[in-house]
Amino acid sequence: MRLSFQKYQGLGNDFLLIDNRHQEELLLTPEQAQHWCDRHFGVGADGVIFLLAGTGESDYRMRMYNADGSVAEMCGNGIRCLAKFIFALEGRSAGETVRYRIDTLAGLIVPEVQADGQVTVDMGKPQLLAQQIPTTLAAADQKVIDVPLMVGDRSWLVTCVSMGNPHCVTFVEDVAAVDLATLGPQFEHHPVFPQRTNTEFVQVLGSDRLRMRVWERGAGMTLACGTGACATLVAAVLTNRLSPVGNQAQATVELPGGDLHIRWDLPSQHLYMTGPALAVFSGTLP
Ligand code: ZDP
Repeated sequence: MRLSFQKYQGLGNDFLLIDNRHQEELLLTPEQAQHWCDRHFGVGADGVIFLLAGTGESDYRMRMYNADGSVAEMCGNGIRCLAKFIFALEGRSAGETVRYRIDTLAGLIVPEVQADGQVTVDMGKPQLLAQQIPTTLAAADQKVIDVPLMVGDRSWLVTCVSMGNPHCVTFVEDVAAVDLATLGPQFEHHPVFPQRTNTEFVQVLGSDRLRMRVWERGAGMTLACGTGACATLVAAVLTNRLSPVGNQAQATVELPGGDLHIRWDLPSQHLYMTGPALAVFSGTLP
């Protein structure tokens, strides 16, 4: 069977997008997804995202595999790409503003394609309790804020945030000095994270600027992570490293692939992420 795909990227976090609207069964198995994500033996991508028909409460559904074939509940850069993919499938023209209610394994997420082509996503509320991450770093109903964790030869102060998927955020003086390739897998597979974890190292650059490097669960070192950028802002507020102004906290999060703007509306607790998403090419799998 030949299968069409489009490749999109958001800040260099790249995905294969598959139009799966006409059937319930996903058009690729986890093994096939892993194969096609390989950068030498396949197309090359950080994950595969499937667009499924909506349910009534949602306009569409999103499902995702990481590059290793594991399932991710949510993907911030990916859902911006998905919104642009839908925008094109619906035959919309540049300059239109359109919102989509997308059912994900992390609940209803609402991206809006802006007139300038950027996408702003209502990412929903962060979840902070240890059982929600999930992690055994604290009692089930407690938050994990600057808690010591032994990784490698030292202890790190970590803050855990779920954006539907697990994140472990560590603030450091200098993100460039972090040996991410060594530490990333040790955090990802640490026994205190039963569902593994995405791992972010963050440097505070100013009152509204954070720099972050990420090791993604199931994908390794990537150029950007949208859910991770949201988790980073939340962790910065929870640890008093960034102060809300009025009833919101916001920051530009500098990622290796570029900048994301993240805003946390405190009354509703919802996070809003704004950034680019672009089509790269389309192709056919044999
Ligand atoms: O939770 C996970 O397993 C992640 N690897 C999913 C992908 C997250 C992503 N980088 C994002 O932008 O949120 C795509």
